[in-house]
Amino acid sequence: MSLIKVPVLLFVLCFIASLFASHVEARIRHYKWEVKYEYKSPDCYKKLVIAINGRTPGPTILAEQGDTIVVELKNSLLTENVAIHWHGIRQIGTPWSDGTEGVSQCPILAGDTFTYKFVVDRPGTYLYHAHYGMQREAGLYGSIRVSVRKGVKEPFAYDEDRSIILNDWYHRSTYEQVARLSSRPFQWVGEPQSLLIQGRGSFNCSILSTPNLEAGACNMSNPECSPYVITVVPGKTYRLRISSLTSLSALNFEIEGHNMTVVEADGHNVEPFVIKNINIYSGETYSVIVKADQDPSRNYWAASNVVSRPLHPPTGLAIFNYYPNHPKKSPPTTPPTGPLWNDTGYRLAQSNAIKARQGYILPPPVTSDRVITLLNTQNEINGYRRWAVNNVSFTLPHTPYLVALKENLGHSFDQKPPPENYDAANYDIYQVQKNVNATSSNSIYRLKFNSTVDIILQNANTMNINNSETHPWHLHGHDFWVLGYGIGKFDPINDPKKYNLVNPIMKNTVAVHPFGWTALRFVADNPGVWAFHCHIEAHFYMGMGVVFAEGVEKVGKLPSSIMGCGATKGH
Ligand SMILES: *[C@@H]1O[C@H](CO)[C@@H](O)[C@H](O)[C@H]1NC(C)=O
Ligand SMILES: *[C@@H]1O[C@H](CO)[C@@H](O)[C@H](O)[C@H]1NC(C)=O
Ligand SMILES: *[C@@H]1O[C@H](CO)[C@@H](O)[C@H](O)[C@H]1NC(C)=O
Ligand SMILES: *[C@@H]1O[C@H](CO)[C@@H](O)[C@H](O)[C@H]1NC(C)=O
Ligand SMILES: *[C@@H]1O[C@H](CO)[C@@H](O)[C@H](O)[C@H]1NC(C)=O
Ligand SMILES: *[C@@H]1O[C@H](CO)[C@@H](O)[C@H](O)[C@H]1NC(C)=O
Ligand SMILES: *[C@@H]1O[C@H](CO)[C@@H](O)[C@H](O)[C@H]1NC(C)=O
Ligand SMILES: *[C@@H]1O[C@H](CO)[C@@H](O)[C@H](O)[C@H]1NC(C)=O
Ligand SMILES: [Cu+2]
Repeated sequence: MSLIKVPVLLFVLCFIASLFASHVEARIRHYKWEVKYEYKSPDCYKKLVIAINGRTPGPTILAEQGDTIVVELKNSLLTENVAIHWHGIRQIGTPWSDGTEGVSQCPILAGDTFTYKFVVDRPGTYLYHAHYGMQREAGLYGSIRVSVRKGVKEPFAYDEDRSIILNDWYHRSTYEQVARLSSRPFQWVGEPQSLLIQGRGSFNCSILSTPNLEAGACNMSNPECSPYVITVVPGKTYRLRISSLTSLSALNFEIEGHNMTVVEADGHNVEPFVIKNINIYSGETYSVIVKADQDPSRNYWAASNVVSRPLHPPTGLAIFNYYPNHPKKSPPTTPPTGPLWNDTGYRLAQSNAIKARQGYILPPPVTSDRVITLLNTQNEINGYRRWAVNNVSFTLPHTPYLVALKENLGHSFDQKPPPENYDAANYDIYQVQKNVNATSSNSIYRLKFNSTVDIILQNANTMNINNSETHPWHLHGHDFWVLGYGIGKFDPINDPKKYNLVNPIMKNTVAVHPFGWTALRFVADNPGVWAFHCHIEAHFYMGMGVVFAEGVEKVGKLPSSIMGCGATKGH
């Protein structure tokens, strides 16, 4: 009980202090969240979603650089555990608050309250979402918006600031998805039923066969699924913080008739460039500047479309509403359908265009101490369909690595390190491989503290002929420099010569394009244990991830609240 009250007290003290001090350096922002299953109709189809304080997306965390966020999370799912990850927050000094079940903590048991406490040390656009099983796609997600310190000027100007989360949406429950993905023979979960913009989409109920549907279970007049409205005042300039938390889909977002200037990516200032539409992969965040400078007598569509997959749900729609037009008035035009789904060159070019902004460049170390090449493949292991990285399909341990390593809890996970490379000389990335001998393992990479590590993500053919997917990889606990992208097999002699060491953008999530490679560099200077994985929820669930441990001996005393499972019982 006292554990919970301390932050409240601190908050009160801090608030009182702020009445007397003219410039308070940092504040504590306290949130009380209850996570609960509720019936919602985000795309007009009623299903059980995981809501925070009755909402999906959950409440937006608004903070200033340097603030401490305290989230007191009550798990009211009744029969299900939970964990929430703070996506893009590096958790410097608080690796136990990363919220990654199996890596940084035990799951929060049904009925329990758990307190996350961490500092938002940099301004920018971040996210939070469930990191347990496949709960994210049940609706447990939201935005974190960290503003610059008072008096600090950003290198771009705008009148208003808006956050929009893009998502895809399945009608099947996460339980059905997990059961299908874990079944033999494999049952793919299929494409999502709709695309959501800020938690709202529109499923065409009349295509359902209705005999088993209760009255009103799919109701296109339900106000919960009326399109999201972005109201703008003619002549004003807007910063739109656009992020994606799709389960599966790569998206392209566009505001009809309006160009956008990209200025931020994953919390880093971007050398501005103008685009008509933006490709955004799950786990990425961008800020774009949009001017309300078009004919103000009408509304415009804001549209999200799936790219990189041949089959997809209909365009996701929101209304870009010019005040004082009626916010619900449909634009008189056909919504944008986005670029060709298979135009990899277009997406690659846009990825390459994202550079660090002049004046805000933190140059990468010019060399690295270690290069780890990660080839992703689809495999069958004992008849189960899995994703693997260098022939190892990742599984989460029962004892969180952070506790296992810090408390020396014996061999609670596979101690044999995973491979640093694959058989690059003989592996044809364009061929369907049998790959029958992949193994499942929870082994991890141990990084020398403060060493510089290069990661080469290498994409390949799936188990279908002539097919390679886009995978957005997300790193916990760090930002990395994006040194380069390419199509084909990475050439370890010549490609590093083309690395951008001048103004590479730093990100926490990056795509590896179909049949392509992506090269990253980061410094292993954040004591803790950090997941690095494909942000497609089904792919991570099927083994597409790795884990890095660094400087664990430097981690402070672990809170007992993260323990209670596996070998940590009784700790
Ligand atoms: C919904 O589906 C029905 C039946 O296929 C079709 O006639 C109708 O045009 C669709 N409505 C929309 C808004 O797409
Ligand atoms: C559909 O929703 C509208 C608006 O809330 C409501 O008036 C109507 O009764 C609902 N239809 C059914 C069948 O529940
Ligand atoms: C968008 O940018 C393109 C290329 O710079 C330009 O040709 C076009 O006129 C711009 N459109 C608007 C609406 O500003
Ligand atoms: C992309 O797909 C379209 C059909 O959706 C097809 O006509 C076209 O040839 C494809 N382009 C490439 C480069 O594969
Ligand atoms: C995985 O192992 C199989 C069997 O040993 C081998 O043929 C294949 O090349 C390996 N794949 C990778 C990606 O290393
Ligand atoms: C897979 O492993 C088994 C047992 O080690 C071996 O007999 C078989 O040749 C391997 N298959 C491939 C394709 O490497
Ligand atoms: C990390 O490495 C950098 C560059 O080599 C060095 O300046 C710094 O002192 C090191 N920090 C620690 C904590 O070892
Ligand atoms: C696969 O791609 C190759 C090369 O682009 C092409 O020759 C072949 O016909 C394709 N096969 C199928 C089944 O599409
Ligand atoms: Cu993936």
